[in-house]
Amino acid sequence: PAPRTVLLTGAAGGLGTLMRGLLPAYGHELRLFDAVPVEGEPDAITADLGDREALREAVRGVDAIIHLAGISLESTFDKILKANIEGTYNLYEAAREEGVLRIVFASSNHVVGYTPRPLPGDPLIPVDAPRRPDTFYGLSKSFGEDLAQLYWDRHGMETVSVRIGSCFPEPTSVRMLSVWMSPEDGARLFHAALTAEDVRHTVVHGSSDNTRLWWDLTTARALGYEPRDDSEPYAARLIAEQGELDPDNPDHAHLGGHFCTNPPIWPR
Ligand code: NAI
Ligand code: 15L
Repeated sequence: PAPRTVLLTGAAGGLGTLMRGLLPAYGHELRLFDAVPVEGEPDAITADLGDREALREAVRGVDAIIHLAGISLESTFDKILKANIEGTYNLYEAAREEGVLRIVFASSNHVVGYTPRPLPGDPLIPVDAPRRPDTFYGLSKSFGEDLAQLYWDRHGMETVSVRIGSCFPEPTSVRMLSVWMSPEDGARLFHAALTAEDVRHTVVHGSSDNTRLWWDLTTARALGYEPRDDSEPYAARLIAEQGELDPDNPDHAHLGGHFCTNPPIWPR
């Protein structure tokens, strides 16, 4: 498919920085947006998701949006309401007004964080498992998915909601062995989500094809996503350092891990 101009919100963050490095190789031309300046990128737009005029200008003329900006961990309800709930609404409204028809939304495993994690031999978690947000953060991502559905049904704007597991250069916990998405697979999945046809509103699980996978990747593969990575090479070291997951430890009982018991608070 032809190169596409893509607005990347949250471009200064961890995932935004990884994707800024990887997505241009797929032919995407990126326009960058974040509340804080993006290092080394003088053309990046520095604005808050609360600034509707800035958003309207930022989305004008792009073919698609990858929406990563927002609070990425647990916080107070009021802060989550502003950044993630109102912020995502503001972005969708700007996109509607400017006729942008494709959004890739960074949702999260924490929409379904209280889903019991499968034990060996159990079926994988399906993409239509009931929503069980584990935090106000997860609740805000659940809202984002519903907003995406509304904007498809009412306005014909398409979204791929990617319930990202853990996208970091390397997995850093035993839980992450099951939900890790390598940055390279992340770029493959975002590229597929940008370019697949007729996605309407599709929810996908975002991870690599890990040996210890907990969830089903069928809807992600249906977009043309072909993961190439597996966290398994990191398993022996992480298990030696941290021990195997313990079914009796509440921190290990659910997909959302310690977000269900002791969520990390934003900012880190
Ligand atoms: P991050 O916290 O490193 O980056 C988020 C970025 O959004 C920051 O640069 C921040 O300045 C910006 N931002 C926050 N509030 C804003 C506002 N009101 N207006 C404009 N910009 C604002 O998070 P990370 O890890 O890069 O995640 C990116 C997105 O992906 C987030 O939406 C997060 O919830 C989601 N996600 C990430 C996962 C991961 O493994 N990295 C897992 C699941 C979801
Ligand atoms: C998320 O949603 C967070 O944004 C990210 O920082 C990780 O904590 C990830 O989930 C995870 O569950 O590991």
